[in-house]
Amino acid sequence: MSTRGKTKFQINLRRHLRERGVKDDLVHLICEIAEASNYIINSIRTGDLGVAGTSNLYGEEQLALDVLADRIMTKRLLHSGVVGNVLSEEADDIICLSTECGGRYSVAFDPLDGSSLVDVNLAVGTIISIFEGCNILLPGRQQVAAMYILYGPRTTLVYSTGDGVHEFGMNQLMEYTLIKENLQIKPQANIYSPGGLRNLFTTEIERYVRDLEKRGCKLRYSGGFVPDINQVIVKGSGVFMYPHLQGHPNGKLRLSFELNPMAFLVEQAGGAASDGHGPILDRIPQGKDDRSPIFIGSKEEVALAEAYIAGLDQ
Ligand code: AFP
Repeated sequence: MSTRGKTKFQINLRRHLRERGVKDDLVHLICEIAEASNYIINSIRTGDLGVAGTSNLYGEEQLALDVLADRIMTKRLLHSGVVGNVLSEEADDIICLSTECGGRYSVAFDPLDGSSLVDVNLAVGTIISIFEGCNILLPGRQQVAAMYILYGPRTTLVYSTGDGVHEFGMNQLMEYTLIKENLQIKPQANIYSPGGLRNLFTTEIERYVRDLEKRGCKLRYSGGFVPDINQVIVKGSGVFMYPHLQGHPNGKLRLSFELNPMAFLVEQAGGAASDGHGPILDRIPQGKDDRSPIFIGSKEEVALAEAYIAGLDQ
């Protein structure tokens, strides 16, 4: 059901979800997550940029902001009353918030992806992956919703519950109002985002990138997964990659917190997301810290990456 006919500024997030026929408890959960972002925004604007003196599962030093954003989101999910289990990028393990799984959701999230960019005032974001029931380590295709909040010059929220991808902006009342419905990604890219050290690219990836450059694709890479993917979705064209590298066959990005939610959103916007051989959303997570190479965005460019990797480009 479309919201056509209403001025977009009248449509806030809760109303949009309801008018799209989303189940009440999922509307409640998505709105609770959106509400938590208000407190994360405040911590970014005013919080301590120092280190927390702790490290996460990946051995990465946690910033005070990482820990604060994680606490804000986890607490909100607990109090939502509709969440069974949560898996945070900042926590060592899955946290069980309720043994009652029926009618509940499980959430994998990165509370502040790209947090090391805050001290140089670059855009960062919160990434959310939502499943029904108690299981979180499921193939991404089983997600019932995915969303991100991007803390940039403007604060925006993008979500999908499997019925298109929709963008909201935060207004002066700190309320999310509709900017655009049913965002679409064109099959060909005009920008590319090459993550990872270039001197560790394999030959086929090096050749793939040269092909993109030869066709006039411009390099756009911020070091933040959320702003870089948001650029592809909102501009409607582009390809992001964090490939397998020499010595790092699985690349860097995490399947549960980063790749599955973004792959869900990009596929819903008519794009594609691949590990270089097949859809990210069909990968079965081997554990909470599972990583995967990623090629995501304009469908034809993702297919071209797979062709180069398979040696079919000769
Ligand atoms: P941090 O959260 O440690 O800043 O890493 C951000 C990230 O996971 C993702 O947001 C970026 O796309 C990617 O790392 C950038 O990695 P490189 O710094 O290796 O390019």
